[in-house]
Amino acid sequence: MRALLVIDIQNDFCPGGALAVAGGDEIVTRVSALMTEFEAVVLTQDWHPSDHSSFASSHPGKGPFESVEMPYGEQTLWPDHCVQGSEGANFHPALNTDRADLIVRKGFRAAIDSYSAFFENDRTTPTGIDGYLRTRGITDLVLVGLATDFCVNYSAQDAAKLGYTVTVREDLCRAIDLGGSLNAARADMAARGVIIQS
Ligand code: VGL
Ligand code: ZN
Repeated sequence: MRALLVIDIQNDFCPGGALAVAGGDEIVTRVSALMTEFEAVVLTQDWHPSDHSSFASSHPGKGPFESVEMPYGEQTLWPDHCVQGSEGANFHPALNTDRADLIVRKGFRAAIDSYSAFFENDRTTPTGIDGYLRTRGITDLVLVGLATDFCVNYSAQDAAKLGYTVTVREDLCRAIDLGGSLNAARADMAARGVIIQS
C-alpha cells in the first residue's frame, strides 16, 4: 500500500510568506492532482508557538539563518514562521486538504524543532505518524512538498530508516538551499536508499 506524504505546503513557505521557498507555489496544483493516485494521503503542517526556539527572535543577538547549539545538537535559526493559528501556518489555498486522511502537526513544543514528519530534531521523540502508517498497511511512501533540503529530507531519511520504500519526487519539491544544503540532502537521502525522482 502506497501513501502520498505532503510536507508543509503552507503559506509561509510560499512566495510572500515569512520563510518563502523560491517556487514553492509552483508545485501545489500538481500535488493536489497527484492525490487521486494514492490509497492514503497524509499532510504535515509546521506548527510553532510564537516563542519557538527555532526562531532567531528567541535568541538575542542572533539572526535568521545563523545557528545555535541546542541540547539536542545544532539548530538553524529561522525567521518567525508557521505560528499556530496564523495565516502563514495555513495550507496554501490550492492544496486539496479535503483529500487528506490525516494531518500531522509538528514543531509544536517550544524547546525543540521538528523537521521530520516522524521524529523531532532530537531524532528520538516520535510524532506518531509511523504507527498510523504501519497500522494502515502502508509500505511505500512518495514524498512531495517544502522544503526539499529540510523537512522533506529529514522525513525521507527517517522513513527509509524505519523500513519504508521511499521516493522523493524532486519535481514536486522546492528547496531553501542554505550553504549547499540541497546537494548535501540529495547525497544523504541517496545513502539511505531513498529513490530521488526528478
Ligand atoms: C522547514 C525550516 C523550518 C521546512 C520548517 O518545512 O522545510 N524548514 N521549518
Ligand atoms: Zn519550522
